[in-house]
Amino acid sequence: MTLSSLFKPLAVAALMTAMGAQAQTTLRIGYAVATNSHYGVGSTVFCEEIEKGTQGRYKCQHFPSSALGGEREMIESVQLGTLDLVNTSTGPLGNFVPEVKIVDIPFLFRDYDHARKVMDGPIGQDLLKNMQAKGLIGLAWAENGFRHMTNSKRPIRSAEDAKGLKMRTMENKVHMDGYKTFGILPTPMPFPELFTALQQGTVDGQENPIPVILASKFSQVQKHLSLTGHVYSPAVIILSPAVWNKLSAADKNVFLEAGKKGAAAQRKRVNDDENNGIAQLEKDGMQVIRQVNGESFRRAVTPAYQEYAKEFTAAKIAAIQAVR
Ligand code: EAX
Repeated sequence: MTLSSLFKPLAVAALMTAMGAQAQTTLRIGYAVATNSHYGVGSTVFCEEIEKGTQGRYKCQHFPSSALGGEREMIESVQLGTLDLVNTSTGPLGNFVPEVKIVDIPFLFRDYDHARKVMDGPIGQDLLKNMQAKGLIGLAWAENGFRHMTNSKRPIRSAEDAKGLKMRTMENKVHMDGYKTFGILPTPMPFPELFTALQQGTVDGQENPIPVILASKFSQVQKHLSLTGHVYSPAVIILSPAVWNKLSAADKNVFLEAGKKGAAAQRKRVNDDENNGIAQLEKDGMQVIRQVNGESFRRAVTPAYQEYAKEFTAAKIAAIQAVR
């Protein structure tokens, strides 16, 4: 091999690059539920925006339906750099970024308007910044939704009715401590195992937002749905630092703006699913309790708030409640 024959390919490659034949990077993004879901919509819009904003230099490959494992596993993979992106609930995130756990407190948020104002305001934005120190780049707060209870045993109209039910929970201590005050027997379990556990009766029930109950077809294995709305479940689009650190300043901006647009699309799908999905679940055979005695749950959870105040400070909890 003569020197000139070695240099020829290198020269061609250099010329290609100079002529703007841009290298293309495919980013793998994982999420827990089907593509036809709020996570699928949010992730698709995010990916379309980064492809557009980087003139095709970055595009995505989707791994929906927990194809790459549960949310905890996917968050860990993003931290390690073996997965580029995850669109995840905060369920297991507190195990990596403890500060985030405060948003998982039951009955902390009044409604969607309140929750979105907190997450998009200084409190939520500070929580995104806290992720960086733990090797996670939180691009934007998307949304999972207000969580409701389903079970196969009986209608839940008040905390009294929930007593003694074996309910799957996320791997989240704030949730579990709260649910114990309802008299529930909390069983933490990764999401990919949930449908089978419900089908086999390993657990009596679970709690999830309407969009997840719909996308995961829980109506096939759960008879009762109670609109408890006991927890607001944020979601977040997280990028691996391995990708982030290679981006130019301009591309970093593209990713941040794409995160906001994906989050907005995800929130819209949550609203749509909440407006249309409950009737669909009834059509699919679920018995829906719309009028739940929320006061009975709020009263029951009061002792847990003393523990939450010790962990997060009463001031931080009050600051979230005060957002209007
Ligand atoms: O993020 O684990 C759960 O119940 C989550 O809500 C679900 O994975 C969607």
